[in-house]
Amino acid sequence: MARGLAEAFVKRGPIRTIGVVGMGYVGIPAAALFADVPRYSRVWGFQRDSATSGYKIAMLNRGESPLGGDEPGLAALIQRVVAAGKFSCTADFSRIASCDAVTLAIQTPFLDPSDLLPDFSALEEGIRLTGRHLSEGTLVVIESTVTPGTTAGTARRILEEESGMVAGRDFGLAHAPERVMVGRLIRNLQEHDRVVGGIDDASTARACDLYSPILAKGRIIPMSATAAEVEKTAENTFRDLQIAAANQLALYCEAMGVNFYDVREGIASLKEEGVTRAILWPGAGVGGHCLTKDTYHLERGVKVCGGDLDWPEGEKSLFLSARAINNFMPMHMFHLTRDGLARAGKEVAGSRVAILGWAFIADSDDSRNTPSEVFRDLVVSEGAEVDVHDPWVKEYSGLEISPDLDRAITGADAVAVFTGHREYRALDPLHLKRLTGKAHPVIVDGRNIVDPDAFIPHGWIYKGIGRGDKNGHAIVEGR
Ligand code: SAJ
Repeated sequence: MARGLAEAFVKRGPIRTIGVVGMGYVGIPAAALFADVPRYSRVWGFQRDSATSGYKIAMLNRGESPLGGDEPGLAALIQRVVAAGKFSCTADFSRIASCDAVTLAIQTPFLDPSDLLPDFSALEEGIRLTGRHLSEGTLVVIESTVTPGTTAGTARRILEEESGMVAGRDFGLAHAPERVMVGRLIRNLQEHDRVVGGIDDASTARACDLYSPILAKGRIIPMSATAAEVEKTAENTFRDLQIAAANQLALYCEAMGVNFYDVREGIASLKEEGVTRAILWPGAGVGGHCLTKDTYHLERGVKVCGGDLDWPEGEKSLFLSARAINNFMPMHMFHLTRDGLARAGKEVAGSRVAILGWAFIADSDDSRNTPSEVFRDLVVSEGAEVDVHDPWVKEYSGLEISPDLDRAITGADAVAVFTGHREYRALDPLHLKRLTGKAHPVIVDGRNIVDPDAFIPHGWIYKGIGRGDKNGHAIVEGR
């Protein structure tokens, strides 16, 4: 038995064989990139042979990518490394014993948004299987987004229980959060800087060795494992915070009758050495899998592994206040719709509302945690009929999504733009008004994508987030 971890690494020799546990959006491109590094002789992709995802094993071993969507470079890379015999996928976790390094990229969803407790069960199973076959001198790296304290806490405990070895003496342990984004999986792994944090210096150094060869442009940013967990959750918490600041200011601008976008232009002009205002954009809400979750990971972290937090008595976390503001925005869209209908002498009950955009982000089919759903539930609960259009999202459980914009708009009393899809940048006010068949249909712009001066002259009642200068406009009889 080596006397210390550095000894164990020397005894094991340089990293040559790598295991990647979890053949998903993160694991597959990472495994393929590792396999493409000349000095790495072999990469094993570990995937449970389950009913839902076992099919990936055969696909990958045929050199095919099981990931949907357009991922530049990925299919060719997989085909190349499989053909070269450098990458193969297996459900046989015993091969972990032959790996000098093992990375785990397993999703950590929140099962029930109301309690915001992450479901670590899949990740913990992966950690358990890894520990069971772990050999001396191996480096284990957690890539999944986790609550700060998980790597040095739960992950370490499970690995030691299953292997009978001691982390930091017999094997290394680190956290290296991913920053992949759909459509840019390979590029992000090669070009983004990579935060890498070990439970000790030897683990950190070994993890830096592991990732350096796949960074074409990015640099390694070393730190402790817990700091890396805080960094990952905080980078998204800060984005959510910046969006919330823009949302709150937009609500203030509406109340004060000014155009948020004029104000924003002025604020953003403050740019000089050391001076900046990273003001983002207000909108109909914040969806997706990252920003809607990572704040809660950070907040749990300070409770789980934080010591004595010095905090103003009774003051709510700024980050949770930001979440509350962003989560309010679909309700604000509902208020704008209700107020617009009232100006047309109508109520939400009995009206027909067309929702344009179900995806949580423009020009994408990703509808995870979409704000549109919150709004849809609100108008339906108030007795409105709803039609949903989205040019990218083909299906969503329990919902009919029309690919035909004209059909979705036909007969609508109100149209609410929820997603900034490029298709909505050229809406024809006259054509759409005729489709509604109404004298004064309502248009509610949640993504600053509609020109009020193009719609109001045709008799539309306009409401827009941040458009305090237009939301009380005179109603025109329309041409
Ligand atoms: N949103 C706004 N206003 C903004 C920006 C976004 O309302 O100014 C809304 C979007 O409409 C969307 C949500 O926030 O509903 C999230 O948008 P996002 O652009 O942050 O996209 P995500 O959720 O895919 O975030 C990912 C994150 N990447 C990773 O976690 C690896 C995030 O850290 C990136 O900053 C972001 O992509 C990005 O910049 O593309």
